[in-house]
Amino acid sequence: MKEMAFKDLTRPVDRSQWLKRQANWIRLSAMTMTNHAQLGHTGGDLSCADILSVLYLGGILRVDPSQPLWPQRDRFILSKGHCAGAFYSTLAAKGFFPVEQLKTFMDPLSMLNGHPDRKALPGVEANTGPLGHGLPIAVGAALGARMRHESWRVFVLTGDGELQEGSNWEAAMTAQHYGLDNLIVIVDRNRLQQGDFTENTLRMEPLADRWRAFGFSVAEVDGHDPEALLNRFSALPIASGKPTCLIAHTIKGKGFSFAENKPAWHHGVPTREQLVEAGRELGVEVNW
Ligand SMILES: Cc1ncc(C[n+]2csc(CCOP(=O)(O)OP(=O)(O)O)c2C)c(N)n1
Ligand SMILES: [Mg+2]
Repeated sequence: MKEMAFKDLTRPVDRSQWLKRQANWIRLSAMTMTNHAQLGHTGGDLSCADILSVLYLGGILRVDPSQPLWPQRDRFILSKGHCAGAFYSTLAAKGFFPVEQLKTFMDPLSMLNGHPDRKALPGVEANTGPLGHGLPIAVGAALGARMRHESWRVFVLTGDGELQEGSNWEAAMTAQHYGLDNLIVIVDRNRLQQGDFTENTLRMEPLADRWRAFGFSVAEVDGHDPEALLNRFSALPIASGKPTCLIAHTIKGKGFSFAENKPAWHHGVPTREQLVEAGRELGVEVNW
């Protein structure tokens, strides 16, 4: 852990507050990266920050930054690969690479491409960006673990708009067929996709029932409540012999009032002034 990144952590805080603060640091870090590159996906970075914080920094994922390819590690796949800014910030906070590298986001020859590249960056398990591919890869990995009698698990984080890609549902059928209870799908249910709300574009509801119909055990959780997320992630699988789907209810742009629930902030690039304002709202500083 690069504690130096979290300037105000000298004060004692409880576990939930600490994870929330880490998530807010991930948020401001991702926004700073987007400002640097003048490109990025602010809204989706902000909606998934608490989920990433709890998975990585809350100790849910069994991963070891000093051995990124440790065979027994849990696999995490960011299927919504456009939210690389939040993902990279999380990996750096966990210690997979120096926090200072975040300032190279999208520079020529940087390891930090606009979308994750498993050959470029330690901690990345799959190349993502084209939506609808993370779950099929995750199902293959989970099946591989099962066939080798390995105990590691596969977590995959998808967008909600992303679920309009049919490939997800082919993969879901396969997960059911093989009873992959080592597979955990987390849906970032922020109700927005590119340009509009999901329900105006292509209706997603009844989303939980759809996953159930495809053979998953489903739970819904407040995707901004670290304690609720920790409790859910600590009790997996929900049912033995069935894959799990956790629908995490989130707000796109969460934490920066300018951006919350605003379709334009899918791609929005914060100005320097907005970064200062966001830091004030989030109560953190980025000092890399
Ligand atoms: C196959 C494919 N089509 C289109 C895009 C362009 N695109 C990038 S993000 C995005 C919207 C994704 O919405 P959602 O899955 O809800 O993600 P989030 O709200 O978390 O940003 C789109 C259409 C893409 N990356 N891949
Ligand atoms: Mg969305």
